[in-house]
Amino acid sequence: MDCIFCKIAKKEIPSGKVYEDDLIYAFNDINPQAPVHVLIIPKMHIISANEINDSNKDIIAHIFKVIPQLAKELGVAESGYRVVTNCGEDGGQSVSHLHFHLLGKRNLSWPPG
Ligand code: DGP
Repeated sequence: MDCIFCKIAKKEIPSGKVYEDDLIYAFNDINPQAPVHVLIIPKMHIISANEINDSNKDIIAHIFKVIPQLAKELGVAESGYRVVTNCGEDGGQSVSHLHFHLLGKRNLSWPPG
């Protein structure tokens, strides 16, 4: 499958690894929108939030269990951070492999626009 994030998770394409376990991989975004901008992905190819279901929900729960640990390691647990997933065209999703952006170390505006 020609998916760039699958290739990153398999280390076929280099990335700035932040975290890895059997189920998920986290790496620095190539085009950071904040001093901390990490992408957290399931190793399994899931296209978007639209494809979260009973068969993969444990991986998503696992991602959200790891996020506070990552936030601590990245030094944003106290200052605050944002976790966002973009879904589909209107959501601004540019890579069709589910990913969660973890952004921090700057004041993030809301609404996001
Ligand atoms: P989204 O727009 O939500 O689909 O975000 C995709 C993000 O992926 C975007 O912020 C840039 C990042 N990205 C795309 N290709 C690569 C890559 O090859 N390496 C890394 N590290 N990040 C990438």
